[in-house]
Amino acid sequence: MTTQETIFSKIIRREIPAEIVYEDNLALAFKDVNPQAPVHILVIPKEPIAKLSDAESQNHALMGHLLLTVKRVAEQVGLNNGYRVVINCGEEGGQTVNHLHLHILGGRAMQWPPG
Ligand code: D5M
Repeated sequence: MTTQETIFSKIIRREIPAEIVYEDNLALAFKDVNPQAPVHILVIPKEPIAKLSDAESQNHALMGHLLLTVKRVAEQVGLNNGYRVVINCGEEGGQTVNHLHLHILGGRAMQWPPG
């Protein structure tokens, strides 16, 4: 299932501004507008998959690519002491934008469990 138009589609098309830190043919990474840590970056697929639970077997390679993009971006921005990766999925998961995104949070020690 693909998503409806979201604000992230507009960022991909450069229709609204974002602080883009990485891009390739499959993925885009940009700074979260409401950062929850000193470093807070979102990695999204260009393909508009609404949420993780909508990903299908045909998205296998893309899912791996997104995780490796997280690793690459974390290295690029100097998160050498670790970081957290979060995917909020659906309403109870706390997802507010219906375009799959991986949060990279870093620059401070993280707490567990998350709220
Ligand atoms: O996270 C959605 C995240 O998306 C949330 O941390 C704010 C961020 N956001 C929303 N609009 C923008 C724009 N325009 N630029 C950058 N970041 C944005 P969720 O997991 O869905 O709760």
